[in-house]
Amino acid sequence: MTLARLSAVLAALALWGCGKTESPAPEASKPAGDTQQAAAPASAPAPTEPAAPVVKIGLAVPLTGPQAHLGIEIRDGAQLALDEANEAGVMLGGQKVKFELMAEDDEANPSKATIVAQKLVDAKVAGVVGHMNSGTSIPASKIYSDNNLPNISPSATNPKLTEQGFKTTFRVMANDNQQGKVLGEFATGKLGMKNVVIIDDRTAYGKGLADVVERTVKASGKTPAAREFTDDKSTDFQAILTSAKGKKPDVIIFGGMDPQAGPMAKQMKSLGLTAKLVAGDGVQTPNFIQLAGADAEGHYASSPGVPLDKMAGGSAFADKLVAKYKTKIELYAPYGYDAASLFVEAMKKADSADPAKYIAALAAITHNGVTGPIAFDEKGDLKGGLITIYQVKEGKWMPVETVGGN
Ligand code: ABU
Repeated sequence: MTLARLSAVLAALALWGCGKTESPAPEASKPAGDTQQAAAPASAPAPTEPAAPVVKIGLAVPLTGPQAHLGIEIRDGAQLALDEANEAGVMLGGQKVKFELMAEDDEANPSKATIVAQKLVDAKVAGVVGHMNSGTSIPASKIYSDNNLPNISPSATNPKLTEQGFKTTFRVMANDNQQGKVLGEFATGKLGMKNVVIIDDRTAYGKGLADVVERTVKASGKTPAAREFTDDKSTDFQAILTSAKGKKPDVIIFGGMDPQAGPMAKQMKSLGLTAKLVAGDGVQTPNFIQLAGADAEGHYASSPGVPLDKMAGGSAFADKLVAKYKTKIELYAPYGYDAASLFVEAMKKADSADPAKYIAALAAITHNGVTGPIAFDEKGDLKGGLITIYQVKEGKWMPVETVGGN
């Protein structure tokens, strides 16, 4: 081994999540999905350039099931960020590295999420984009914290995620203390709500958001007529909507996701309920409109951040993502892109993919993401997060107002 080659190998050992580093072989010799590098044969001809050490970034989202449309767009956003970093070339510890995404399906299931989290820890990924859901992110974040592995959720909005005191947990969108308050104030204020029924899906996200809205409604002096609940698997809401109809609501607040909200809007119409549905980001998707069809018209949902076409790099990002992956952007793809980009930027600042070395750079980062400027507060929450409220008009989500930013 030449002195230069020996130096390259020693530098690679300083990296994290790089697999074996002895006598790296050309990339083509690696089996698909295997980030370890095989030993070169003793009789190999003159060595070529060693393959770049691999930095594995984990990703954990639902890739199957009714919420897969949201997980897949996060995965594709994160993949685009790593592809761009690889194309630009990133040097860490004096060596050009190659980022690889290790994508795992947590099925939006809290139990599966802890198994996936441990798998990513065992695989020595250098950071995790995820999880998507609050109900999966909260238990998984404990495993990442116990293993000093930074994780950035692109979409989990339950405040508890960052209230656990973990130094390894971050998110890139406003949380539901902000979103629930904005929704509640919008319903009681601009919407002129007189009588509300609140429904949630009993998940960490749905119940958590509905609780904050309920507190906000009560703070305005109004008392919700009823609180009903369903779950994140149901699609038949006839019983709770029939009960709600008896309360004559002009607004139904729903804490839950689009696979439930779509059928709910249809069943509201068929039962003759004229109330406006008002929901959070899990519903502010093209999929809701597709599921509800014409019955989506007039309903409201909020979402952290600003509309894609108002994001500084939003249109360019959308063009690249759709061209490369034929992905349909629902909502979270730019947040997946930004979360993966933050890992790359923090590692560049620390000149290391070792979490122990780059986590301080991540916590202190200021980054102009596609979704907007990103910096974290002491809990790992996005500073100055915005919330936009939308209404379905002529089959499209149209922004009504954007608030927040403190
Ligand atoms: N933010 C809504 C969808 C993800 C979650 O918080 O569960």
